Amino acid sequence: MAGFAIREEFIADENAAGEAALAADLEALSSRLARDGIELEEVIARAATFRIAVPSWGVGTGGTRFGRFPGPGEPRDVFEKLADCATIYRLVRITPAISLHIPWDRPDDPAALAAAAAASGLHIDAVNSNTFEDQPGQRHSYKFGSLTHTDPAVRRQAVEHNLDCLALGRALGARALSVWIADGSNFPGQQHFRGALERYLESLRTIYAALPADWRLYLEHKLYEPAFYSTVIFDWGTSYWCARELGDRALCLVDLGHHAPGANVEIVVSRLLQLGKLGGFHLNDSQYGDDDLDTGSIDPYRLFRVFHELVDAERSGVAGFDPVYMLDQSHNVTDPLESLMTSAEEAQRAWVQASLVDRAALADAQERNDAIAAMAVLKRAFRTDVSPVLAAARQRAGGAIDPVAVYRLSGYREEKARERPAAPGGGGSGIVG
Ligand code: PSV
Ligand code: MN
Repeated sequence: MAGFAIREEFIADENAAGEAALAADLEALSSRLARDGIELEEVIARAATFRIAVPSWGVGTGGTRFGRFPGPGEPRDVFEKLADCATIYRLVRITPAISLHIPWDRPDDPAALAAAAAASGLHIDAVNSNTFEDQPGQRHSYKFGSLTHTDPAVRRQAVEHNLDCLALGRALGARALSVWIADGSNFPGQQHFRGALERYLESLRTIYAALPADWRLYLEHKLYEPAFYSTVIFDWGTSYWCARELGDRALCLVDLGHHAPGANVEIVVSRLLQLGKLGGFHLNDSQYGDDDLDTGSIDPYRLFRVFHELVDAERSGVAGFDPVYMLDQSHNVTDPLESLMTSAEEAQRAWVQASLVDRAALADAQERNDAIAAMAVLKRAFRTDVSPVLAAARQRAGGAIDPVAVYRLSGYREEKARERPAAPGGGGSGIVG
C-alpha cells in the first residue's frame, strides 16, 4: 500500500520500553487469577482469538445533522480507508475484517481492492446496503421509504441495490449482507403498519433468494430515527419474525444503540441466542439514544453483561452460536483511528472479562436464589483488570503494547495530513445516524 506506514520494527522498539512493566503486571494478575483456579496463559490465548470488524466509513470523521468537522489527513477514497484500517490492524491485531458500506465505499475495481486488502492481511467480511438516503442521479427517491415503499418501482430499485451489493460483495470475497432500512413514519396514520411489514418481507424474499449459499443475511432493527413515530423493523421481535420467515441464513443483528434508553439489551441478546437467530453486533455506546459513541466509553458494565450472555451461550454449547462483531460508531471529536483502536480493545476486554465468570458458582447462586452472591460473581469478573492480558496478546501477535501511544509517536496522522491534502468539498464520508 502506497504512502507512510508504521513499521513493525518501530512497534517492536516501542514495545521494548514497556516490556518490564507489562511483565510485572502479568505476574500480579497471574497470582490473582490462580486463586480462582484460572491459568493466565489460557486467558491470553483466548484473548488472542477475539475478532472484530471495522467499518470502512469509520476511519473518516463522522458528523451530526448540525455539521461535520473533518480532521487532517482524512482518507479520500476507499483505498486510503483501507490503508487506515491496515494501520489499526497492525497495532491491535484483532481487526482483520472490514465491512463496506455501499455506495459510500463502492470500489471501481473490486478485484484491486480485495487484492490490496489481502496484501495487508485484511479481508472484506460484509457489505452493508444503503437505501436510507438518495444518491445523485437516482431515479426514485427514498423519502417515503425504500424496501417497504408503497410504490413498487421504488421497492424494485431498493431490491436491485441490494442485489447489486451481493454481486459486488462476491467480487470482494465478502460473506454477508447487512440490511438496515430507515423506513417508517412521522405521523400517526401515515403508514399502514401491517402493509409496510408485508412489503418488507416481499422485498427481502427476493434478496434472500439471490443470497449465495455460503452467505448470511443480517437484519438490523432500530427503534426510531430517522422516522420518529414508527419504524418498520423497530425491535428484535419483528426482526426475529422476519429472519424466521426468510430462512436459516437470515439472522438478526443487534446494534447496541438501537433500543430505548435503559432497555435491557442483554436479555434481547439472550432471547435471540435461545431462538437460534443471533447473527452479530454493531457495537457502540450511548447515553441517550443512538448516540454512536465509542464502545465501552459510557457503560462498560453493560458491554460486559452483553458479552456475559454470549460467553454463557458459547460455554453451554447453544446450537448455531457464531456471532460476528463490528464497530458502528461515529467519531466526531477524536482521531477516528484512535477511537477504533480503543473501541476494539474495549470489546475484547469485555469478552475476556466475561470469560472469567465463575459459571459453576453463578449457577449455584442462581439455584439458591442468592441474588447478592450471583451479582458478586459477575462483579468479580468485571472488576478484574485484564489490560495486561490484552497487551500481551497483542504484543505476541506483533501488535503494540500501547496502540494509541505508538500511533501518536509514529507521526502517522501528520504524515497522512501531508500525503492527503483535503479534497475540495470536504472529502471522506462519515457515518449517518
Ligand atoms: C443506522 O443507525 C446504522 O446503525 C446502520 O447500521 C447503518 O448502516 C449505519 O448506522 C451507518 O449509518
Ligand atoms: Mn448499525
